[in-house]
Amino acid sequence: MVPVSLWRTMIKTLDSDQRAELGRRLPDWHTASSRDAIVRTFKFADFVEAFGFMTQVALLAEKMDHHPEWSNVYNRVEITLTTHDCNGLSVRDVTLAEAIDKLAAR
Ligand code: H2B
Repeated sequence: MVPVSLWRTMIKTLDSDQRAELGRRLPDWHTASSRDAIVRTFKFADFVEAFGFMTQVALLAEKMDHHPEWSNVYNRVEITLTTHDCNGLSVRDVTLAEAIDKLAAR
């Protein structure tokens, strides 16, 4: 059994094959220009819809122990995903992005 503190340091940034797959797996996300992260902007009918979505994402993120960086202006929510534990994009970001996409598609 690996201690949690050590397990955290074992997460790796995506390799080039995994990066090549991003466009197909996450077509609505783009890579950030200034850092190793992915970004998607969501637009809703109004603030209540946007905040409801954020509430669902927050619960999901807490369950997954992987948290977004985000901003909200009225009906828009911009989400940036990166993994602080490896200082870049990891499978945790891809998994969370796919789960967020599913929430947004409902
Ligand atoms: N979220 C993100 N985006 N990156 C992380 O490396 C990360 C996280 N690590 N959520 C988790 C929490 C870790 O710091 C805590 C201690 O579980």
